[in-house]
Amino acid sequence: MIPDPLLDALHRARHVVVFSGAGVSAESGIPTFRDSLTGLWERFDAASLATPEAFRADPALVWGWYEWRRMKVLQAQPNPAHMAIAELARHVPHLTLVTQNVDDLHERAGSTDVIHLHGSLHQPRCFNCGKSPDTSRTMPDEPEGGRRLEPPRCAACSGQLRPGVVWFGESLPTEALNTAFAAAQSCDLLISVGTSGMVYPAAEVPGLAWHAGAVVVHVNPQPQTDRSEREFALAGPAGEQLPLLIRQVFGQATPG
Ligand code: BJW
Ligand code: ZN
Repeated sequence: MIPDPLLDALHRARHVVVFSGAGVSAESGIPTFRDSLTGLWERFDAASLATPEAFRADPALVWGWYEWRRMKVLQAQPNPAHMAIAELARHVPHLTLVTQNVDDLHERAGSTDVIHLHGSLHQPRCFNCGKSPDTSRTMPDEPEGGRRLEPPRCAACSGQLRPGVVWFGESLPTEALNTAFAAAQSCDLLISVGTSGMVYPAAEVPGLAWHAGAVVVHVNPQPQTDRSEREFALAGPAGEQLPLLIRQVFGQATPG
């Protein structure tokens, strides 16, 4: 049951921000960041692999882990949550999509101008000089198998390539972060979907919107219990809750 004040707020909203996290891709078969890792990587702790120190210590281990994840994304398809967000953009006057995800499933669902706060699995760069390679040559689309994989070398300086993601202790892309913060502070309604809200500074985004007066809704099967005024929780999987919300406010789906 979706509360009427939330339905009214979405109906009236001129600028909606969608802030997404790993949970939005869970129904596409992509493990969330804080799930216990399965299969090949069950012995490893994701948080300790997502650091520059880990890459320096064992580049083949870290590169192999990211290649395994990139392959999973290439084999995955956008799910109803990604599709609902792309559809929502066709119903509201202005929508800003800010994601912490490093996959491209929002884009493949039809969303445009996606703000990626934590970079992308699909845009490696040199760990030494920072140059990005021609990805079509260096990034094979077929799984290579095996746990460890030596990173390819940079054509400019022979340094090792690293995944184009933001690791712990690294700065987020300045323009992306500034745009996300500005959108949060000027929107009427923010939908936070599939995120634990544990990783900063990205986790500040919903709070910024709320403090600026926006209605905030959290979509998560495990909602937090304490709520403020103008704050709602839709408890359930994003692929179920987001299509329901859009259907209740705007009627039947609009074909993309
Ligand atoms: C569903 C669902 C379904 C399931 N439907 N939902 C202030 C205070 C404390 C610490 C810090 C601070 N400021 C900075 C820090 C340090 C650090 C940090 O935040 N640490 C915390 C862990 C404590 N931050 C940084 O280091 C950042 N850099 C920085 O601040 O630079 C300046 C600086 C440097 C040095 C010192 C101080 C400042 C960089 C953060 C980069 C994060 N990068 C990662 C990895 C990216 C690459 C990769 O993918 O490997 O980004 S970490 C990881 O977490 C990934 C995610 O984008 C991010 C957020 O995770 P997310 O999306 O929320 O996923 P989960 O798994 O946590 O949650 C999934 C949710 O989905 C759950 O709630 C489920 O219930 C739900 N769910 N199924 C809907 N079907
Ligand atoms: Zn280089």
